[in-house]
Amino acid sequence: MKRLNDLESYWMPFTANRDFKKDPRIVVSADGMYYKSETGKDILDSAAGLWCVNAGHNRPEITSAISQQAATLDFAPSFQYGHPKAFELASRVADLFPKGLDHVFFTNSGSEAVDSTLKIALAYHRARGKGTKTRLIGRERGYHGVGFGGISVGGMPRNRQYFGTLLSGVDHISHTHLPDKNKFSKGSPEHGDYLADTLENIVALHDASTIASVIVEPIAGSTGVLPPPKNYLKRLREICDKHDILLIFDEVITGFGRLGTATASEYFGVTPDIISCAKAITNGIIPMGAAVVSKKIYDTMMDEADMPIELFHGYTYSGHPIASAAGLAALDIYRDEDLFNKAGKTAKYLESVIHQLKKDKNVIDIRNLGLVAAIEIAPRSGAVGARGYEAMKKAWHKGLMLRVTADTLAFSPPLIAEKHDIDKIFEIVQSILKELD
Ligand code: PXG
Repeated sequence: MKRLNDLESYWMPFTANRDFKKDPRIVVSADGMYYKSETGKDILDSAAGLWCVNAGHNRPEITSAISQQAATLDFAPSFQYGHPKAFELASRVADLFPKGLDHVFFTNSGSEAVDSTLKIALAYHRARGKGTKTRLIGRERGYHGVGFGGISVGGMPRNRQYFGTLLSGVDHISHTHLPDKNKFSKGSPEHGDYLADTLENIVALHDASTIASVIVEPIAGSTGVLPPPKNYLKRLREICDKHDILLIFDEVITGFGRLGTATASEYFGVTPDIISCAKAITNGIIPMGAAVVSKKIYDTMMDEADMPIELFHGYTYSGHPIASAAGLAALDIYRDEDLFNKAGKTAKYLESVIHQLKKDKNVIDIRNLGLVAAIEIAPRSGAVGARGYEAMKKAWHKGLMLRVTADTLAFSPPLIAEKHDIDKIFEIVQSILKELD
């Protein structure tokens, strides 16, 4: 007979299941900057969970908003019915996001947010009589979640290679990683804005009349933290405008303060046509995501609709009352504690601390922008990712939750992090680097 709680039944996502189950890393509670392990050990959270718990853990304002909401209106159908908090949250998000991006379509995750942006882009062109514009362009090394749309426009080989032929009519612009030229850059690297022009090559190949949209992460996160080269996003915006192509920023990581501003769009001064977001919209506490679209897109869809329902798309849990309540409480905290500004200030401190590890063993690059940073360590010969994985396991035993992607150690602490938290994170990281052979 199978033992209950034997760790076997749960097939864990993006996890080395067999190895994990031999030596599990299990957390049982969390508060502020710390998790607690099942053995009672404090684990400092250098990753805001998975880049989402921006206001830190266990915020009573959010938990009480959730319980009150559950006791008042636990669920409301999202199709053809509404409830006040979804409307309120949509206006609050629209207010925070760049001017002109003022309509919010709710989803339950970043992956769904991304797929929604792609579908909206296609439906928009069709509604305006440009139904040949169907190609979806992504970028090499991009991560846009795990739906078929997201992995098709995404550019991380392992997320694609096991899953068949994906969507047709997709192409990719070049990634922006130029390690030889941009090593140890602080903030946006100097070189590489010209890589935006690879979109011109794609236009030349397929013709703009076949292209619906281009999606990029303003800072590529999961691929190992790649801030955009100076002027790159502006150049991409110009090329999209020239060819009537919608520009989508995937701000699932950068949305809600990570760069010291509400969005990366605001930080870089470049406004896309659609933004996907998720994670910190509820402080990661209840799943939620959104596609935030421009007035131009929304108005076109409303004016040109050939059916009473203007967009045949949505989820049972779109704008779920409890997620909406959590979102409103999270946005209140961000505002009341001025957390985005705080993150901008802490980002400068993090930059000064992390770059002190430049000379440490195996370190081949350090990158940072806002409260996102990475240390890339040299891969072991013939075993890409092995050193990174070992670093993650060592970190756990030293009381640090660390995200790694291959041999890149990625940092995205909660925005509430104080200088002493940053110091502690990198003291532990330095001790790990010393131990890694
Ligand atoms: N877009 C971007 C830019 C993301 O970073 C998603 C979409 C998908 O979101 P959901 O909610 O469907 O997972 C993401 C998710 C990591 C890591 O450590 C990053 C993500 C998720 C888990 C781990 O690199 N990003």
